[in-house]
Amino acid sequence: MSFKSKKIWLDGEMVRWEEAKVHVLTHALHYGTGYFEGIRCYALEDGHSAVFRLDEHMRRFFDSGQILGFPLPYTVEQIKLATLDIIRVNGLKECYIRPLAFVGSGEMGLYAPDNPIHVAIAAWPWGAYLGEEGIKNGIRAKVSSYTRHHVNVMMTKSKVSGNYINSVLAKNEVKKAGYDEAIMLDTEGYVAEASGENIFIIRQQRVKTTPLTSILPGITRDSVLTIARDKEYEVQEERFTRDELYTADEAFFTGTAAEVTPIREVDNRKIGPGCPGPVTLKLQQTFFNAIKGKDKKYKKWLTYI
Ligand code: PPE
Repeated sequence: MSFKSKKIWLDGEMVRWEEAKVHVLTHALHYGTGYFEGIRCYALEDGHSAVFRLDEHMRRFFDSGQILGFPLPYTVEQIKLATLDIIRVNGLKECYIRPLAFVGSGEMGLYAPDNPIHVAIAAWPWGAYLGEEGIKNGIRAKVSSYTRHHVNVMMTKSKVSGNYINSVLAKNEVKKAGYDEAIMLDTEGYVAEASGENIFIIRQQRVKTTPLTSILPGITRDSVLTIARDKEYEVQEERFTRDELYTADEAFFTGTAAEVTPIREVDNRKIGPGCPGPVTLKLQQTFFNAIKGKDKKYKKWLTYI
């Protein structure tokens, strides 16, 4: 696995990885005025590759621009084709794809309405975000001292680059304390999400996740909710507290990068017996079958390369 590939799509051209550069006075570098997506492409058993839920990622990418007020200077179709092209050009069978739109250089100062909007799409091989071991046996999480954004402080349904300072603070805090991932509470003290994942808990077979208030509307979250409903679990999108998390039978994170990663411990308390539980394993397995094209029911989520 290497964090590199040959080409990056930049403003409509395929440029060499090493040459996809920006000026130091890029507006987004100073003020966080960018937005991005994280998408995965998987190698299937039949030798083909497919992008998972491309249309939903495209929708969210364009929504981010709409929310920020810096719309993409391309059509959905153009960005979609460029996303598929970058995978092909790099000869990647399985990869992570990072589309990024950002305000470029020109005027300095916050108000720079005439600065260009640049768009880049990169793709590279990226393994398990929280480690293979984490996917298998679960990870150790800690509730961060940093609160998730208030819904009128940041636009949390937009994947705005600037939003991620909050996640970086939380992630660095808990990593330095020896944990794998940071869980963040909302401004009222309820569990919101992790630094780069949504969160689920299970108690007495009931599957619960936080509602779409201050969290990013995760596409993996939506996939797992669909799978859970299809498997006839009782599903609730409701706020829950930190103590409800401590006393859950099972818990797991969802995200494009993290996929479905079980949580075995929160704040030094074992969740259930301290290993991935049966509901988590069932949902995780079905999710893995879906992304790999092994489940007919979810083939509609795949865009073949
Ligand atoms: N919440 C946050 C804050 C978040 O960043 C992500 C994705 C999610 C939830 C899950 O959303 P989805 O990927 O649609 O299921 N985080 C991305 C970035 C990770 C990174 O370190 O960069 C990702 O998983 O691609």
